[in-house]
Amino acid sequence: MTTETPSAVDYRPPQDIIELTEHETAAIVAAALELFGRHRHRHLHEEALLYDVETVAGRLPSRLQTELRRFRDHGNPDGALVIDGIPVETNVPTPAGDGPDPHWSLVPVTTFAQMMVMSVLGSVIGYRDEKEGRLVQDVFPRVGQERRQENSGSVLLELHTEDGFLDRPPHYLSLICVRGDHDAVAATLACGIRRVLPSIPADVVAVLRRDRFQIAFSTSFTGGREDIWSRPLAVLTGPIDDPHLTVDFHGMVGLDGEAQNALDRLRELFLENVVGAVLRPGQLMIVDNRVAVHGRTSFEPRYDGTDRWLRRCFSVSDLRTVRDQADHGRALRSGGERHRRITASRA
Ligand SMILES: O=C(O)CCC(=O)C(=O)O
Ligand SMILES: [Fe+2]
Repeated sequence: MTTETPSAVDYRPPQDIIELTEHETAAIVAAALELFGRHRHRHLHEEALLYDVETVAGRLPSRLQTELRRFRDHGNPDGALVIDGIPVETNVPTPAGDGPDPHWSLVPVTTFAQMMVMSVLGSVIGYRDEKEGRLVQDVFPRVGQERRQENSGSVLLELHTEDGFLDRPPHYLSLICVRGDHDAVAATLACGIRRVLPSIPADVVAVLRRDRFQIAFSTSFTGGREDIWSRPLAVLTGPIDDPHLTVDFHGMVGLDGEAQNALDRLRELFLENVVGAVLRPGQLMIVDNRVAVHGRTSFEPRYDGTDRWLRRCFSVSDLRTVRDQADHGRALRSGGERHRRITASRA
């Protein structure tokens, strides 16, 4: 695993930013409140609620729907799209750094707005073994977890594709900002493999295409255990000129010296090409998780009720391709049990 982390990351702004008008934002508020009116007592996993979200998502501004579908079908070089002007509740304190995750109904407009956006891209899912399978998860700094390579930490969060250790990682993830950090320095980072592929030497690509890498399960899935590993896997798979990507520059190891060198080279190239945005309230970043890494620069939490607060939501393009993993509702099994005995050692 990479232990050195650069203290600062040079990033450029993302290329694709959609700015919603006040009128468009107001239309999303109305749609979200209508959903809240009908489903305020429901669990987010209930099908009646989820299908209603998909139906009402048809009333998102048509310009936004078109851009989302374009991103869904074609992606972009950054592997990320920012939407500015999604409505969020701004008067709710950030969850306490030593307390429980809040109930979704604390921020219903934020919840339904994000779920509608994700429903245009696919079907919203969660994972049974992470954060109780929640379909929308709260991302805020946690007391005592500052140095963890998790979204509850506040040191630099290394570039990664989400949940690459799972059999069925999400296809898209979104992060919506309810509140930024005090110093406005925490930048959400992203970079698509398309940006770096032309710069990767052919012999390095060949190594990255072999099953010579393993990723440790994130501790958010394992109740703190750090010794559960994925099976050996390749970083690059699929089409030669537009590959899929599975990588984690904290949790992944190369299983031999050549593989580790290839991983280190790839990390340098991503850092040279990365885009980033210090998200402000109402800004939502979507990451194309099959082809792009994301991460976050460091920041200082204060634990005063006004810390940085993002909310995260996943979707997959086709629910039928993951149905074999469904546990209850839209919470997928992680397969961690099968991996308990797989070990890895650093090259
Ligand atoms: O906090 C951020 O901006 C990114 C966190 C992250 O990587 C995640 O929640 O998956
Ligand atoms: Fe992440």
